[in-house]
Amino acid sequence: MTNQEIAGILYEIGAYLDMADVSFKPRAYEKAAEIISSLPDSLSDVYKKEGTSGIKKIPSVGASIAETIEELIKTGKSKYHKELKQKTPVDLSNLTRVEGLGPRKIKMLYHKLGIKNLKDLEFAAKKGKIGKLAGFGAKSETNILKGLEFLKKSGGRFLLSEVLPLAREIERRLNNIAGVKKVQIAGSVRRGKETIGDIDILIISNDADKVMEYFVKMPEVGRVLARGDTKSSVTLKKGLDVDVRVLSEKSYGSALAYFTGSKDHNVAMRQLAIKMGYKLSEYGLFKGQKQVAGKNEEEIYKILGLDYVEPELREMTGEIEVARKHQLPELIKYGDLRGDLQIQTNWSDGKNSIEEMALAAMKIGLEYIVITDHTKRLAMTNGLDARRIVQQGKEIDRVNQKLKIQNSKLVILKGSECDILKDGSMDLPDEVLKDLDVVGASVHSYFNLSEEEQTNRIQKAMRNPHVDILFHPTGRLINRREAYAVDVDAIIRTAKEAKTIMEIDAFPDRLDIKDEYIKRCVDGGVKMSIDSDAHDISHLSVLEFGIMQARRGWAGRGDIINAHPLREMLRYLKGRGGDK
Ligand code: DGT
Ligand code: CA
Ligand code: CA
Ligand code: ZN
Repeated sequence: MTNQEIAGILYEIGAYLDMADVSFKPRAYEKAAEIISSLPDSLSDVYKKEGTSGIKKIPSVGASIAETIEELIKTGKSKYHKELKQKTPVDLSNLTRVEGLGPRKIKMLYHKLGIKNLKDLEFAAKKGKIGKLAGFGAKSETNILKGLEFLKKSGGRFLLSEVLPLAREIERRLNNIAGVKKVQIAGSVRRGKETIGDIDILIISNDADKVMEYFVKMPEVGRVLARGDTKSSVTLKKGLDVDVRVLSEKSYGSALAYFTGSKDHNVAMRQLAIKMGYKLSEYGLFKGQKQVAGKNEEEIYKILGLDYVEPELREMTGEIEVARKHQLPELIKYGDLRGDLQIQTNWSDGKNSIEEMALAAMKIGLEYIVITDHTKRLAMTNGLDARRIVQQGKEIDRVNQKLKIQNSKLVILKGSECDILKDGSMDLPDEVLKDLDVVGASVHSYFNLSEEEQTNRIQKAMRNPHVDILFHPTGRLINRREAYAVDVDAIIRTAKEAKTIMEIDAFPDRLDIKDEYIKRCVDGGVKMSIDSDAHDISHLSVLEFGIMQARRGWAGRGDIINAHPLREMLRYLKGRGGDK
């Protein structure tokens, strides 16, 4: 058990006791929890070395709390905690997951309104009862409703796109503090996971106190969970936790590896180390008492006989065995994309004109873009029919001409995000599709067909000789909508046969297809594209998330058609010759 987990249980014990109006004891548990969550050494290690007396040496830990800690370390559970939990009528552990609700407020809500669980809470908030309570008000009632909504959608996890800019901003500011030598984002953010539980930041500094002082007082901070000498945790006002740790230079690499995770990857690394006669921890790689590596990650992998494993691959999907055989792929790099194959404009539901999108794409260094507005079946997007597609083609010619005169390298291609109709036929006739440079096909309707019907429908569209790419192939929206029922492996086989490109839609709540399917495409030799699905100029930046996802799916530059210059990219498309 980690110190944080032990502290968490002690906090809860304190809160249960408080709920039962026990005096003094709640504060004792709370205080012990605070101290434990900021201890530099792992309590489990302390216990191993020094036994009960080591635990009792910790300030604020008396005999009975020490007993609870010992039980937690030994069994992972506490009988006292369980007993209190059963006796308390209030579902504290779920209620505290609602942003802004701590044990004290929960106690008030229970005593004044009899709120015991999330259902009661929602009911009372919707009836406007919480807004009328002293100490709450209309604003906290709205916040409670928002917090409940978020919990329902996500289980409390945030989209990477909501977290990454914030993490980078905090990283930048911590970097500016005097004495700070290095700041590094670790955890799931470094691995590029599509949703994030909390942010983990590691720091090398010769003045840890200054870092902690700044960190717990940042303007975004809503609540300080723990403030220690080298380690602090806060909950931001938007509900996300951030952990910061200051480390020594000599174990920086092993700590970075440890806090990057994933946990399963760490466990496997530790086991491998043991098998080879070492001991690996966050403090270093040791042979006996001697530290043999730990300053950086690379040397740890090297001594254990592995090639360096990129953070995005550390998910226990075979990376350790493949690294041992020196067969890890060279992953696609940030900055490798030459073009973007899915862009909407104000011809359908996009905000910007073709020219504005082109200029924005040029600014980020792209060499080509494909304009892919929706088609007529999506009436609410003002989707294009055959006549307007021809008109749009003329406008694209005009802008291309203008760009050429200005000596710009950017080329705009003609395309479509053509709806797949219920029976798998396309929303525009073949005579229209055949004149476009790139045709993407999308499901935007009939999400509820049976798996067999949906799969057949999509396969039929993929086999259309004019359809080049299957856009956002599974239709999921992270935290909002499940993928429709579809046999992804069958779709991938069809992509192989029909030479249809599978899209990695980089829009942050899509990231469709997801990492495990990308890996199946890589393994099956099926080509993919990484597209922004931009609906305005600011969206072009999401391509980064698509690259991250591609890396998590083990994709190299060769797997992604728009990581190549225009001419090469076109050769991958149907009817363009090339290897067909
Ligand atoms: P998240 O925050 O849920 O998106 O996912 P992570 O991976 O960032 O997880 P987090 O923040 O709980 O912990 C950060 C890293 O610390 C995690 O990736 C691996 C490491 N870690 C945490 N707990 C344990 C543990 O019990 N055992 C091992 N081996 N590693 C752990
Ligand atoms: Ca984390
Ligand atoms: Ca964490
Ligand atoms: Zn659209």
